[in-house]
Amino acid sequence: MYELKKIDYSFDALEPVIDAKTVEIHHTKHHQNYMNKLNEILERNSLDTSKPLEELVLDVADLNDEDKVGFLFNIGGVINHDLYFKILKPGGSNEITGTLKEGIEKSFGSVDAFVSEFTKKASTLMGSGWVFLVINPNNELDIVSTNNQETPISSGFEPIMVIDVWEHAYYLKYQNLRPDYVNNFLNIINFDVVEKLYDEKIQKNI
Ligand code: MN3
Repeated sequence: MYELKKIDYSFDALEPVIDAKTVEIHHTKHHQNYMNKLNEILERNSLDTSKPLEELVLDVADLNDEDKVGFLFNIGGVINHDLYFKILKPGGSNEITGTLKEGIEKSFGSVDAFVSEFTKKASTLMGSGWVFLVINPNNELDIVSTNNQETPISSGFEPIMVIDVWEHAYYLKYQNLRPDYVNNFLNIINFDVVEKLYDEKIQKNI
C-alpha cells in the first residue's frame, strides 16, 4: 500500500528550534501511525490506490460508511505531516522572494502583515489542529486553519505551507508556550520550497 515519505534531514537538524526527540517521535511514531491506520482502512475498501494521497482524499464517498471518519483523519494526518516536514529547513529560513513574495503582497498587503496574521492564527487556534498558507479557489493566497487532522484539500484549497499546533509537535521543549514555538518555527521554514509549490500549483491552475 502507501509508504511513509522519508524526511531528508536528521532528527537533530532543526535544533534548537525543534529538539531531536520531538522530531524523532513526531515522524517515526505519530506520522507513521497515521500511515499504518490509513493502510488498514484501505485494505478493507476498494479505492484506486495508485493515486497520490492528495487525490485519494477526495474519494471519501467511495468508502464504507463506518470508515469515512477514520479515513479522513488518517489520510489528513499523513498529507499534513508530509508537507510539514517538507517545508522545514535545517540551518534556518531563507528570505521570502520572487513570485511567492509578489503573491503574498497581493493577498496580504505585505510580508509583515502575512507573518503577523499567520502567527496570530497559529498561536490562538483552540485545541489540536493546523494552520496553512493555501491557494484558494480564486488562485489567491489565504490562511486557513483546520481541526484535528483535516486537510484543507477537502475544502478546495491547495496548501503550500503549514504549522502543526498539536501539542505533540512542541510540548517537550515549549510546554504551554505555544506562541514561542510559533515564532521560532517561522525561522526554520524553507521558503524556496514553499515558492516552488506555489509556482507549480499556480501554473497548473492557469
Ligand atoms: Mn503532528
